[in-house]
Amino acid sequence: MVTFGEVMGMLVAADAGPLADVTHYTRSLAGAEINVATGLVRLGHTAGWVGRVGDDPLGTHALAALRAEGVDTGQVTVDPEARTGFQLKSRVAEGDPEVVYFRKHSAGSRLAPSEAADAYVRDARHLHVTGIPAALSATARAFTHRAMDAARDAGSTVSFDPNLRPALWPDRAEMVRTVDDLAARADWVLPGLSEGRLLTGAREPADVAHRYLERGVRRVVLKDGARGATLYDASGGTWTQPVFPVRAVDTVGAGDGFAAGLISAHLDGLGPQESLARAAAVGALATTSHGDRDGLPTRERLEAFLRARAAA
Ligand code: KDG
Repeated sequence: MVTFGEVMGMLVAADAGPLADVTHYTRSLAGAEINVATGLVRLGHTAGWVGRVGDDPLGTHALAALRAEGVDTGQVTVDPEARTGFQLKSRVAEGDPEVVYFRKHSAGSRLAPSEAADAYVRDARHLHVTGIPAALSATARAFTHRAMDAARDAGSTVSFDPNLRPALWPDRAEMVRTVDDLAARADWVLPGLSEGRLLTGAREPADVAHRYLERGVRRVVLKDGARGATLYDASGGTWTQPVFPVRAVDTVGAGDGFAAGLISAHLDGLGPQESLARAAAVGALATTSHGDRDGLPTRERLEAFLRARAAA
């Protein structure tokens, strides 16, 4: 599996409270796409991430951490002209933390198409794309289009998670237009229900899904937080999956875990119901720790979790 985007340093507050008052932070990494790549590698698949980091301590750390994890970084560029972006994340007992970006003109935003990246994408069985790189710069947006074209030419499957980040877009209309166009070019679209509603203008979940199925998408999976997820297939089939109850301490990264589980299931040849269960399990486990990636399970942990839930 191949994916691409921006990796950021992430400073997670050690104590609860407003970020302006926090004195101690723990260094970690953020980036939806590196979370997905990490999830795949932990489940035993081969995954590569394409992006740029600065020639600075956060970039050096990001590269070392991804390599230590086993993510292929052969197409990562160390950019001497720009810094690695970072973000601060608050600590909350439950629910969504406060996140503040320091990423404008970052090395990651300077991602640009290349023949080498096209060839790398063509070699993969699956390409995972999010709506974030398209928000970062014109060149990162061009990279997104080229990567999707390359995967299509190679006959690989393409998943797309909108990952809407309004703070990164000049205006909401441009965000909706651009991300919706990209989504319609993928084989699978994996929006949160509220994202799907915003992108399509439809209200009912089935209508959101059909807007993409009518445009040639083969599978739409709508994630509805604690209410679970529904998979709509172009053949007309619908499958639902409730969430696995866990003690969630940080919901950031749940969607990335869900995507990793779904892609893993596809690479293993599982059917829709088992795929949804794997996606939901990895998504749930991702919420059980404060870092975006820390809760992503190994295959052994995933299987033990699913066995325990089946026995319960
Ligand atoms: O999905 C988790 C991401 O929100 C986080 O890691 C940061 O990818 C991120 C971004 O670019 O906003």
